[in-house]
Amino acid sequence: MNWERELAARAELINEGLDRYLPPASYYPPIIHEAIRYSLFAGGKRLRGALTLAAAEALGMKQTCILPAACALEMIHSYSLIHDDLPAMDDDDYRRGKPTCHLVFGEATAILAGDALLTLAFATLCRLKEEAFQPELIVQVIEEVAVAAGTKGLIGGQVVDLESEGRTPTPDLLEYIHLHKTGALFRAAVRVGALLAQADEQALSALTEYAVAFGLAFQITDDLLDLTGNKVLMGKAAKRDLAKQKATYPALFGLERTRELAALQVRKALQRLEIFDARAEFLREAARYLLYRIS
Ligand code: GRG
Repeated sequence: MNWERELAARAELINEGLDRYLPPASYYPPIIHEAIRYSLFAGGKRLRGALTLAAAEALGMKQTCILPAACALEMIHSYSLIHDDLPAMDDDDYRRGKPTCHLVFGEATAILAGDALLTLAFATLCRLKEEAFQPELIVQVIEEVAVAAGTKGLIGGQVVDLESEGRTPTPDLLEYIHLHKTGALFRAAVRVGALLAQADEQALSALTEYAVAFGLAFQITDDLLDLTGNKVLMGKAAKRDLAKQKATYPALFGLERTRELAALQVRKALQRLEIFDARAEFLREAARYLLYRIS
């Protein structure tokens, strides 16, 4: 499988969906719609949405009918990046290769653009009804995403991450941060695809464990990239974690052990896919890609 080509195909589908589900940039009041589109279409990899599509594919479901779910996950991810970059949080100037939303549109509009993306995500999930999914299943999916975006997921992780700046966390606390701040959305992305494709208990549990290992490996490699990556390729500033004394794997374990821990999680993710056939190949490649990604 040509991973880059396969990811690009899924990203294109997701970008078309996002364009369709969002109000046009000219929609009144245009400033907020311009800000939303500026950040959302600044060039994200669309990994979370692609994993939603891929989890359903692994179970034999067509990509197009679950597109609203894939797009909703990407909206929430973009909201989290806009807010994460704000002066009150990580205070970053550069994201997806461009100046951050608040630098271009001002802080108030950036906060509102994030809020708007979060609410639009749930409006978009409701569009699954146009694809004839059962209302009970749609409610289950909405709950899955809401919990992942809330204090038991993304926000919980972000709070502990901010609290831990300048301190040396225990390995357990570090794992909590990574599993929640980053892992919760990957977990929801995969589970939503699996739920919509009517996964049985065994498949859902294997895919959930895959997603948890994937999320952890993703953030461990993100920590590594922050230290060793190229600012232009990453589209964001490097060595920010060091400057902010962030709780990271390399800070706690050193580079070599951190690389081993990333490889361990990738192996774990691949093992969980052993019960699936060739239709899970995209999920397998996605996990392998984490060990050589440069952005
Ligand atoms: C509720 C006020 C408020 C803020 C929420 C939850 C939150 C702020 C931020 C989430 C924390 C966060 C940004 C985690 C980092 C995850 C991460 C490594 C993101 C980068 O993901 P990529 O590389 O990005 O997939 P692209 O740009 O490719 O989409």
